[in-house]
Amino acid sequence: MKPEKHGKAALIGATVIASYGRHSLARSEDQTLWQVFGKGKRREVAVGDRILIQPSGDNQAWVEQIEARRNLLYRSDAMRSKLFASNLDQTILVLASSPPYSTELLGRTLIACQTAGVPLHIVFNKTDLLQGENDRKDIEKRLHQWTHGEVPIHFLSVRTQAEQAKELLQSLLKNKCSLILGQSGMGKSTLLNLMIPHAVAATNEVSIALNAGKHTTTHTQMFEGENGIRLIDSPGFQAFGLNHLSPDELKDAFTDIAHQAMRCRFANCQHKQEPQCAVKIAIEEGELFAPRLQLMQLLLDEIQTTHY
Ligand SMILES: Nc1nc2c(ncn2[C@@H]2O[C@H](COP(=O)(O)OP(=O)(O)OP(=O)(O)O)[C@@H](O)[C@H]2O)c(=O)[nH]1
Ligand SMILES: [Mg+2]
Ligand SMILES: [Zn+2]
Repeated sequence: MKPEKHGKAALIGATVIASYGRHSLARSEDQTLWQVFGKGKRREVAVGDRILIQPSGDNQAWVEQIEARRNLLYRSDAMRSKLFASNLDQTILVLASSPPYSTELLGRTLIACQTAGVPLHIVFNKTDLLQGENDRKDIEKRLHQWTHGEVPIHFLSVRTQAEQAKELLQSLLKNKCSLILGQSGMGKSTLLNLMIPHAVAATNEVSIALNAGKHTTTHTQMFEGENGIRLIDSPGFQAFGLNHLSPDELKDAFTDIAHQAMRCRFANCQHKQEPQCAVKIAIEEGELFAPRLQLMQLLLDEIQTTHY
């Protein structure tokens, strides 16, 4: 549908479906793809943003307005936080036992999703590599130290039990927009291809629309499948950006530590060398998981070096 002309062309509603660094691509309701450019303060858009665009040429348009976002995640790009994905129903973190998953990514994902108000699910892939029930119990126990049982864990094998995996994923993903995350080798692409078989073709379509060629490194893209499944894939994803958080917001997100810290002798206790530190005592007594404190201190250092 071409915009009507009333002196100035009418604005068109669209959704941002891909972002390659400075280039973004949006799809309007009539399925037209637009290469979109921000102006001034509205420069940056996130995949998932609902926007109003002003056509400026062949399939090119200015971003005139970004609708209020339901939620927003940032990614970290060499010391800077960049907009990443918005209006998500959930994040799916894909883990596996081989290659070993990164607990740091798990910890960061928990904090990023919690502070952004995005529900998190763990999909533990490659169960065919596990030895049995005991392995699974072990994994659950180790994940529990980070999630405190607040994150559902779904075990499956996308490659060797594809039908079962598909059924489970259908019910998890239907009518939702889900961000798929996980480090290299966990099986994200295998999962994406299982749920949205035309994903490769869609990637090519987007590359052509952006004249992006094959030399694009960071990009994030939304794929639409059957049953209202929308998946956001981001090959090359490195880390979440958390620099928009204040130290207090970050501390509050570690609810287990915050809970113990109320009993520290000093109100501003850093849980390092201070006497009568309730957090250190809780760790010694096995009530608190030491890597949680290490991660919190690492993240606090990171945001403080960028804030000051
Ligand atoms: N044994 C086993 N291997 C799997 C399973 N799912 C995926 N794989 C394999 O794991 C390897 C990595 O899978 P990918 O889907 O490419 O992983 P990815 O997460 O997309 O990795 P990057 O694209 O590098 O980020 C491939 O060789 C897959 O065939 C599974 O359920 N079991
Ligand atoms: Mg992949
Ligand atoms: Zn303390």
